[in-house]
Amino acid sequence: QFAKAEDAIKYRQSALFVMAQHFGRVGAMANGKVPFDAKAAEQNADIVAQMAKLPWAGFEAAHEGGKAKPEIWKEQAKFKDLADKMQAETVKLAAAAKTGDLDKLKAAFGPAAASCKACHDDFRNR
Ligand code: ASC
Repeated sequence: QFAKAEDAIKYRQSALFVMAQHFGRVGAMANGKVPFDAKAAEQNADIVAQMAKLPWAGFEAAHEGGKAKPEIWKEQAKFKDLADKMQAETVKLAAAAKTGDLDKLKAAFGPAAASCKACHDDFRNR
């Protein structure tokens, strides 16, 4: 899919960056840092769930670089499992946001954030 390693790296970093921006907007509401706006939460969480599908194409070939640890390409089953888990959690977050219930959003946000962190802990350099 990518002609050059640098394109794959830029692609996955860009997808994750955009996802993080929108995840942060949902998190600010879930954590009470900004007032809850149900429509904004739903829109941002939908973008998160959509963006969550994208980074993986940038990891398909063993294009090392950025903060990616080489273990990604040595422990592919584990990496895929964490990637799948994160995507599932973002779908749950979007569903929670759709209810318009802040308590449900709060309940879904923690596990979603934990699913980001789980992969970073094992596969991202600091
Ligand atoms: C974010 C972001 C992450 C995750 C992670 C959750 O907003 O950019 O990488 O949440 O910090 O623990």
